[in-house]
Amino acid sequence: MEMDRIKITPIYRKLILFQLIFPVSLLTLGIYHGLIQTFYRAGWIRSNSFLGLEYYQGLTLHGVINAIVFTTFFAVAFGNVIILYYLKKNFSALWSWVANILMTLGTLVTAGAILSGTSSVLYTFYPQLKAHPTFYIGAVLLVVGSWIAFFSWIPVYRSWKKENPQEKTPLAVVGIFATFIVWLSATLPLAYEVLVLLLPWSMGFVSEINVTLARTLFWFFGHALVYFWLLPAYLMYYVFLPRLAGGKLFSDFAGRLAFLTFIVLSAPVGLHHQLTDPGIGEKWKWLHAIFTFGVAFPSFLTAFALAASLEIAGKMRGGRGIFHWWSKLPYFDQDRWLFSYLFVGLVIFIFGGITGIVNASVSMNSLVHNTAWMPGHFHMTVGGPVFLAFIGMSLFLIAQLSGKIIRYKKAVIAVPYLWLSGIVVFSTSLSISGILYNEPRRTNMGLTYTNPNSPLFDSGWHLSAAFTAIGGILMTLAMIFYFVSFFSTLFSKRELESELELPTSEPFHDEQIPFVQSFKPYILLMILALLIAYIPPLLEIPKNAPFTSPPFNSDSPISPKRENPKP
Ligand code: HAS
Repeated sequence: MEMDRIKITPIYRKLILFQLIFPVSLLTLGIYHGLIQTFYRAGWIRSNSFLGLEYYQGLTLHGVINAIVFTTFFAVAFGNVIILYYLKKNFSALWSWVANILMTLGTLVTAGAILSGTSSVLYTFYPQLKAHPTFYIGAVLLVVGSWIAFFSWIPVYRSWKKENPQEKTPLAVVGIFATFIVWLSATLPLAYEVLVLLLPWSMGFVSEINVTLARTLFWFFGHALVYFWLLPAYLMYYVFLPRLAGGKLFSDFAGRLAFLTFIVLSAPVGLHHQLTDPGIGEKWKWLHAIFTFGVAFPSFLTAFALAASLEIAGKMRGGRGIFHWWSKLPYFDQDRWLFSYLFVGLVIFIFGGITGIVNASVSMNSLVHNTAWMPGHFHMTVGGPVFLAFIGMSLFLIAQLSGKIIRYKKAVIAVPYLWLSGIVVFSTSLSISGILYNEPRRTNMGLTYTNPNSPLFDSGWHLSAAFTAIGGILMTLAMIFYFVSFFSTLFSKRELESELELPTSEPFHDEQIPFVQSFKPYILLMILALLIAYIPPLLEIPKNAPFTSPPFNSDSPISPKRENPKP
């Protein structure tokens, strides 16, 4: 199949370039604070702050920039690219710029709140931790902007469907719509949490907040959020990876089924983050745990479909037998450098998936919840396949859209392998120490457990935390290579036509199966699953957990109401 090469009109080109360059520039800050976190953990920094930023302030910046801002901007930019490339139709330029301005403004407002030191509430912003109102307002603007971008694609898709009633929707378009349907369903409860509970509390209109309710609404959003991160990476795996590997996608049906299943099952699983929370009935926790095993299904399907696609590629490139074909894949091919980003992400995700299944298993969850195991898990998911796919595609797109030749190709290819080596050391040490020694997450251990001068010093944690920092250094080194190449490419002279050509795979099996050709039944099933999974526990909370709480105060961590009266 010939690949299309298309020109993108300047108004969209500038928009997409901005949406890629702005978050990658912020990522320099996010990555730096990741490294500093590992230094606190290892006890190499033994204070409350470093270079003017306090521990929780840095952790908030790290989580918000890397996990919320970078991912949301990338998903919108990538969605714009997918619609223009596969539907060959323009969406409203005006509305997409409005969306972009809102998202940028929201990011700057939230970043300002964090940098001012008033909003060190981490990316989950659980109450009792209270942020400055501008933190929440910025987050709302970012989300509303992303909604507007999504809404601008819908009429374009409808008109494409009208003009092409017999054609299957391109798989990439199914993938990006699945991503944003999940996002919309996830961000509605978030909007309720922020606008109805957090903002009035933060602005002083009410003095107390129901913590259980706020946490439940957050996780209603929070786990669907992780699939909002994952699905653009899956899109690249299904649509680009087989082609980059030199082969074909094993099954077009598998890709469609995976994306549509994620629409149904991404959100009714949030209580698996609250298995240890009081005030929520056991049966609802079990229901969410069962749904969680359901949402692992499309990933198992993906593992099978992609392994088969890689085998097809290996064999088309002259490989034989059961294992020999592995040696034929283009692991270090400079012309197909993007392959290495996607492939390494897959390898990491095997372990991200296994640790996720452990988390979801109710009894095992009590061993790993809130331990260092958890950052071990999510750096092998969002910090593995998602991150590598997003940074790889960002570089791929800025080079094509700005007509530049990618600089330092050898460094570019080294990035995913160096990142892999860092993740192996980082996540293994966190996981082992979390599960065997209960090393905690989100803790400034440099003040306590890894500080030999503290009575709380623990030598077991000291060693594993040092390994975590070594992993952090390797990951940072990978990102230095990446930033050097990214910005050198960006600031180099333009040498090519700015055109877009996406490496689109042909299907090996192009099944014509009607029940994966429409979004509607899956959206209805999603609504049904959400009603069953969330209405009863939300109705129970006011009965089971009617308590409200004032904001956390570090000078007096005990609620004023509950302090013992002075004698
Ligand atoms: Fe998770 C906590 C369960 C997937 C992210 N997760 C988190 C948190 C984050 C996160 C950020 O049930 C922490 C939140 C916080 O701050 O508290 N997670 C799961 C399960 C899955 C899962 C069952 N998580 C993800 C993904 C994420 C992500 C994806 C980001 C993108 N997670 C949990 C639970 C918790 C949790 C609990 C809460 C725990 C607690 O107590 O706090 C599943 O979706 C995973 C399914 C994946 C697979 C793997 C398929 C493998 C593939 C690769 C194939 C490789 C090939 C290459 C073909 C079944 C597709 C072959 C090559 C060779 C060389 C062999």
